[in-house]
Amino acid sequence: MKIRRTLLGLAIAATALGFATGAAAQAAYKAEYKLSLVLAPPTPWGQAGQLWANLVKERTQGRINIKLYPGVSLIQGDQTREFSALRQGVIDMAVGSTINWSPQVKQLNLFSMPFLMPDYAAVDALTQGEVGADLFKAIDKAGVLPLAWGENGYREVTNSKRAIRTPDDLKGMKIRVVGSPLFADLFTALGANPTQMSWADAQPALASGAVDGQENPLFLFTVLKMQNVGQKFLTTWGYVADPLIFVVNKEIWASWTPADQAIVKQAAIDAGKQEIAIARKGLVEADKPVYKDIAAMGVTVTQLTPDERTAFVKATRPVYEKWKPTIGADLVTKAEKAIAARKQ
Ligand code: X2X
Repeated sequence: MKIRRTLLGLAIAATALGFATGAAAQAAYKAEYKLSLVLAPPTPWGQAGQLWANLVKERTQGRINIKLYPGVSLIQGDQTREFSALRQGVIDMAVGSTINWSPQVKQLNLFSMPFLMPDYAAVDALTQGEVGADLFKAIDKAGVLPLAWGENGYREVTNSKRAIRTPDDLKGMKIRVVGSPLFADLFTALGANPTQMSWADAQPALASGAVDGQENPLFLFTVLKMQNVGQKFLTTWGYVADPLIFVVNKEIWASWTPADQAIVKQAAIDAGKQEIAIARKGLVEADKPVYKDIAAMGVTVTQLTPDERTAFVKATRPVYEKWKPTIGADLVTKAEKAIAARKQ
């Protein structure tokens, strides 16, 4: 009788212990993981975050629950601080642009090198090849775990003043630029008057006419109806394209089981592939339906001839040369070679 009671006691104790360890393991998972983004759905960028969150929730049966924080709201809209906040754990995860993280990870300026990537095959040759792997190593070394590539896209210039066909057309124009000093150098080289500001500040600045123009992928033009804030001229010069990268804070990553880590990574890869297709829709087709949609909004769409484009390449070449050592001359050369060898 006594032995039975002792055994029963042990069983109860063991069960209690089991519950306790179970509860401890559960507590290591947060109720919600904060995912930072600049642009919200329905932009492709926002959809990248949404797709990732949905896939992770489904495949982990809700163990990992990701909430979207667009507008980089976790850091009050200051997008160039996103990478540091990720490293410090203020942000758990992000789908972020190479441009916004380039102040902390200098190699990411590669994608902002003017006229380096003439087409989508060139973008893919970098992100899907050795250069992409090198960049993931650099991000990892800087303290954040990269998992997959997505895409913001080719950044085309718009303005309220006149059609831009030559660098001269940009003379004196006040252009809002993103937070990498490379962009300030670029627009200065073209004779424009660049003003660096966050995307949060850019929208009222465009609306009030405090700036004349901006550069961003075209889906943003359509989503925000930028013609309504005076952006009547678009030049499709394809000078740079910014990829997106799916990342996780390293402590958060370490708190997950290997099985869940694998799920989160695969979900990022799957979401990235889907999102890249979304970002390119209307721009990869020969007749470029997106250009037509924007022209139908009453916007003058200027497509450069090869000669006209060459004038912009020439004018920005000193900026390319200036930034090459900052990014890493070897990395830039590797990128140039990968692009030259791309399959078209
Ligand atoms: O600020 C921009 O222009 C944006 C939204 O494209 C980025 O965050 C890089």
